[in-house]
Amino acid sequence: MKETWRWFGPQDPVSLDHVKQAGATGVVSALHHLYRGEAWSLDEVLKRKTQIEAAGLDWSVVESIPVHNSIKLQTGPFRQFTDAWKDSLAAIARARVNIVCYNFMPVVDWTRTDLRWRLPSTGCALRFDVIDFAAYDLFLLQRTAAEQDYSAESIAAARARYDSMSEARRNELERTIIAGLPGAEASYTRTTLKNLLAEYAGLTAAELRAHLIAFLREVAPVAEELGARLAIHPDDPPQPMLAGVPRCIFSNFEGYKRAIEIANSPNIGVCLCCGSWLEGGKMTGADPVEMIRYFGPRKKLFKIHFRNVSAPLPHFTETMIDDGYYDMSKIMKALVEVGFEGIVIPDHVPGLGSNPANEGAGRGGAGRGVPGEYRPNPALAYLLGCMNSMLIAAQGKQANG
Ligand SMILES: [Mn+2]
Repeated sequence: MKETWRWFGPQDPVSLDHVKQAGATGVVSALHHLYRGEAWSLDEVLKRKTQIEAAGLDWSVVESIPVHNSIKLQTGPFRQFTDAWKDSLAAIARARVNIVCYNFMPVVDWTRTDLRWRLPSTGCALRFDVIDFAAYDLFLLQRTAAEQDYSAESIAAARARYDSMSEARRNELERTIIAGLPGAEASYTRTTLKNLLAEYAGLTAAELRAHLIAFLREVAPVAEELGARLAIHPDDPPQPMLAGVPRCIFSNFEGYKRAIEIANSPNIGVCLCCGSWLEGGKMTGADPVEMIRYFGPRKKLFKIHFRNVSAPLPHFTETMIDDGYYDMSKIMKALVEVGFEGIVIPDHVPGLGSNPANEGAGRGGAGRGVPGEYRPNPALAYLLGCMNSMLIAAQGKQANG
């Protein structure tokens, strides 16, 4: 397997040199400045590839080519955006980057309710709390008919949480949810978020699944022709319903199994984000090791996000690989057992070595995240070291010995 690290492009405070020094041989990156569903040109893709290779690294995976909301809704200009997606895929394949990771999360991409949750170690980590999210949805966003999507008990808990929040905390919570985390597909204002959610109102799980299948039927033959492999990332968090929109397909084993079977293509497979999966706990219907044992031998496992969390939902904090509720060495062992030959990457990371002076600096231009705050260099090196030692233990020998 190939150990990699995520790179957000030239504006990323983590430099390619640091990635290389920490021991990764490739990076996972995207043209993060092109996130509105427009087609990526071959020139732009080659420019990024040259930058990465000049540092002595491979561009191992593109994560992600954003899937525009019109495709998930199959409305408006969705054909135009599907064609643009296929054009981006073609440009990437022509540049000889052959794995593309994507997701099918409607509206809010990967999301959290805290970006600077203070750890006992004084570092900061990302956190998600279902009640905080409900408090936002019900009382700040005031989504139309939101109360129909929550139990009376959840509404009462969210009300109490909202009442206990300071004005500053309410503002921070809103910014955290709507401004778009690094790599996320969009950022919103309260109004644009509310309007987009209104477009999804009443969309059933079956309809969302049908829209995914229509998309896969379009892109799978193109991927086959180009020799590109498409790895789908789980919904993060894998909450079955978020802001009234179903997250029903890539949040559980059955959903993945059905989608992969229907796609029925050697080029359509799985990015198993262990972190997202562990957030789901028993709701996923199969733990990460069971996922690996099922999809690995079927040659459907293209990429692994090697991440741990403190506990399954309703709330979790992201942790170091060796500090969460799941024994990640079992995952590495299972990967070695199934002969996994794909890409493995530590995902997000608590702030080991983060600079307190940067805390509160918040987001970068256009509401996009500043990734360095929660993926600082010392943590990068620590995680790769952790991952590598688990690999050595699982293989019973030095990786290159
Ligand atoms: Mn992930």
